[in-house]
Amino acid sequence: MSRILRCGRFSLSLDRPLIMGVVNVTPDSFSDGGLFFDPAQAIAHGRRLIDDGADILDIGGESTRPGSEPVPLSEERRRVLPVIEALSVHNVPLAIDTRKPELMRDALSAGASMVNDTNALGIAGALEAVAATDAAVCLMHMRGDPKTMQDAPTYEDVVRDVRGFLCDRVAAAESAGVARQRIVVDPGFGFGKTLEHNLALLRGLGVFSDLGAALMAGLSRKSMLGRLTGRGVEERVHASVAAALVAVKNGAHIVRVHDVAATRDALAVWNAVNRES
Ligand code: HH2
Repeated sequence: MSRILRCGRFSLSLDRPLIMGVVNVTPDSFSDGGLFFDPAQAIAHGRRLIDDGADILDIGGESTRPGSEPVPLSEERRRVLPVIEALSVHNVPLAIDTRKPELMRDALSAGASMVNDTNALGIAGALEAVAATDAAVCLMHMRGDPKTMQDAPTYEDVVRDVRGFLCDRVAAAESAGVARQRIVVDPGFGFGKTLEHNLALLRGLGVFSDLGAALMAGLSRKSMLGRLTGRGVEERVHASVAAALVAVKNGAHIVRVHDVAATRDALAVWNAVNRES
């Protein structure tokens, strides 16, 4: 039976891997900070990612890189809402990448169809903000908060601990009224994890498949790839594409990437080999 992600007015088939293209409307994101801070640049970038083959766009106005400071609601709103309004005319679902319930509501009213929350709807009011709509939601695992998350993170067993957390958050979302077909889970590569933790999660992605939710992986340009290749952030396209393919092979339904065109080409090969005859 075909699996579907229900995402507002969209129904996305999970029979082939989907590409989520990143639009960071921020001055300080780790990989592209400042490039798309101007709304016109962000809108043009979003259109380019759609042309390149993005299935979903993820629009964010707050960097969650290690050590980052929170952005006030009014500023985050000012950054992302004009971009969402402008891009919502295209026939591609938009995700709002935020932890703030108020902004979730505003972004969904402005045309977004998905909430991508690095805090897994953990802030008071977030579950209700999503449950009251037909939007999809991505529940991501993070250890601590961005400011301190890389300060010597420890786990008893990282794969089991992250799976347990996501299982609890899926149950919380479901009991608040969010149907399973609207839920995506994400182990949160780089969010309170060492290189070894990230590699264990990438190897063990299969254990998330029985949560009954779609699975997302965001490895693009992350520092673990810098550690493995010795390359700076703008030189991690090849490693990012390789990581996306490993994630898909190990069960990811959605890959969150900055380099949509390169990922699309790699997945075209993947899809051709894996197409049922
Ligand atoms: N990674 C980042 C931000 N949001 N959301 C999900 N679901 N999964 C991720 O892995 C993920 C995410 C970090 O990447 P980026 O947005 O490019 O950087 P920054 O947080 O510095 O803006």
